[in-house]
Amino acid sequence: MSARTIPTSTKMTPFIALACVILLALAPKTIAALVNFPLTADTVNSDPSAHGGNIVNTLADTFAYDPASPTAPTPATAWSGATHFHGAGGNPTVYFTLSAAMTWVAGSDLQFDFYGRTGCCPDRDNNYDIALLTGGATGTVVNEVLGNNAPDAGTPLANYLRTDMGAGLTDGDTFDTVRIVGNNINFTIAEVRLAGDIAAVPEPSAFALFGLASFGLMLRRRS
Ligand SMILES: [Ca+2]
Ligand SMILES: [Ca+2]
Repeated sequence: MSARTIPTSTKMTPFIALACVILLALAPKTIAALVNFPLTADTVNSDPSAHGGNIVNTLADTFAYDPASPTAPTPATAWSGATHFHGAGGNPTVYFTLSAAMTWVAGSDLQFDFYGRTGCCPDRDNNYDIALLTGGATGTVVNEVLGNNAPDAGTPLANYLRTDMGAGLTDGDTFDTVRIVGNNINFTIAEVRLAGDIAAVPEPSAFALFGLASFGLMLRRRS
């Protein structure tokens, strides 16, 4: 058996290398699918709850949250102090922390799912504001979406709203906290979830670096 040799064109090699580099540079950042970004209720900085509610109740429902189908199944939304947060006056403000700080990369996706109360008073959650902060509850607002309005009726789930939190973010923005401000003294939350897909930061691969080096070497030899 004799090894078959493939003739190599020294004229083509640098262009192949350059093509590899260009293709790698232009390769789209892959976005797979939204996944649940676990949140923790910041009980220290959140406003207290009235009527037996608690901010931890907004993350405690055991429904099988599916970011691709956030209203099937659904959490319990009928008002109960055992399953909700209930404002206690002013502009009820609550904070949730992410498990780790995240840095936004162009092409990423970030959605906030809000499940409001049903059974009574679904308008009490209307016009709430959602902000992303860096540096915790007392940190800096990186992005804020004002005037969110969960429809008071509808199917499959009344008083639910998904908000695109990535729309106002730019490359390099870092955030670790979600803040919600209600604009009703009785602002109520049944449940919340944050789902995202942060695109990978493209890094020069060894292959791309090799291609660049080869291209540079070829240019030197030809000149
Ligand atoms: Ca709940
Ligand atoms: Ca509403």
